Amino acid sequence: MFDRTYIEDAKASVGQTITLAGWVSRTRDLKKIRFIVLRDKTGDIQVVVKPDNEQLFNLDLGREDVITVTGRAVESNVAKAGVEFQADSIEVINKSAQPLPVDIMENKKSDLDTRLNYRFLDFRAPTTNAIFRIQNALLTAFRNYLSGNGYMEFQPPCIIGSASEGGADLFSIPYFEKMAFLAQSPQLYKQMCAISFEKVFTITPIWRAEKFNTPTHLNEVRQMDIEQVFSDDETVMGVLENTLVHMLKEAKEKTAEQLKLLGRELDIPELPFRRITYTESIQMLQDEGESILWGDDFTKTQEKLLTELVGKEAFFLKDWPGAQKAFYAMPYNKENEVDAKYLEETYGDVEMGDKVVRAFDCLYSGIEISSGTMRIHMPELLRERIRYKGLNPDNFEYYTGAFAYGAPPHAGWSIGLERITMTVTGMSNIRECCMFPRDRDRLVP
Ligand code: AMO
Repeated sequence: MFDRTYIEDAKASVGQTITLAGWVSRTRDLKKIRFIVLRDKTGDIQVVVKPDNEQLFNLDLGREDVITVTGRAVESNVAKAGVEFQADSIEVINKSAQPLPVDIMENKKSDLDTRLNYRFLDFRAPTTNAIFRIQNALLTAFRNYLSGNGYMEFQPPCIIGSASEGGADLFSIPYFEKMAFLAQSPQLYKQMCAISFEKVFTITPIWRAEKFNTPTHLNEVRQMDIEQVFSDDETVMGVLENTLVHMLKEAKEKTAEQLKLLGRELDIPELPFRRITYTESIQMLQDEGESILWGDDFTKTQEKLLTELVGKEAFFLKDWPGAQKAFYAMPYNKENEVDAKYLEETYGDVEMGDKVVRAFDCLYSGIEISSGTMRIHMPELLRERIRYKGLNPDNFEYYTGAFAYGAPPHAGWSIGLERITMTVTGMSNIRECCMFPRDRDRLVP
């Protein structure tokens, strides 16, 4: 439809007549000259209109009008891009309503609520634009890294018949004559895929009906998950740290300009990440005078404090109390020689095997960005743990039954896309890192 040249390519076509297409960022009208800053996805350029072209000089142009400009790029010592554009003709394709409801020039930044109401416009503000370009780099790096390492991408269902992460926090929906739920996680499906395809990954939305509104929680999240067989928690922690480092390196390289705009110096964490047990971390916090008992979950402040105490940007917290983690987390087996040795060496007490499970969280910049476990692959033990969690094993037969036909030991994890974007971009509210956030109050746009 439009034979257009992108702004970043204009420099290469100095002297030739070309057509640019984009948005009017701003105009500056002086007596003898008119400047229009034109923007497209590749950057912006100063368009110059001389007064001898009366029609263009007097053309009614407002911020965010969509226009095409035909003319020539000329070298300029003054313009930032090294070129400016001399306009011969301008076509107004679609005028924008005025005034704009959000300040996309970010001179006086509009409040978050207003920006979210007009998200389509807010995407044009440099800061917001940078956040989602960085998020895109993280996503692409995640997908490429795993595809390149022999993982197969799969698509889980989003409407499900029973919970995976526990009974609470599920959104229910009428489904013909029954009730169904929105998936809290692709958990059960990734396990069912892994026991046949061996190494799988997915990027999928999930829903949590958590009632509280916090700066780190959303009710709709994008999770980036893996699952793999012949693996335990340590195997997949290794995969996680390598995947994360790859994602961060890629973001640093591919979106250097955007990170600079946000004032972010991205330090790539060193490999391997430090591992500390839940039990050690409780002790560390108690030594600092925090009121926390073995078995408690950490508050956000305690997570931050722990990060300061551990002294590394990214680290693993492993061996969580079974009561805190989902039913599918593998307990230690005291009867097994390797497990018993590990428990003895780590805790000086094999009986700890009755209390902790092979589950881990990964904290980065003081925020939990990922968690995972080794899974239970024995149907009877799974049924027992489902009962232990107060759930009915009959509702999970389609799942527990899957492990009766040759299921290897397996493990996996999930990274929250919005959480990792928060830590990389340095945002303090997760809503900044979700294009169209869903929280307790927000369902539109
Ligand atoms: P978990 O519930 O810990 O584990 O979720 C994994 C990661 O998803 C992100 N996340 C959230 N982000 C924002 N708002 C929320 N309400 C929210 N809930 C979760 C976090 C978190 O670390 N099935 C397991 C994973 C596994 O074992 O493979 C699971 O869902 O970044």
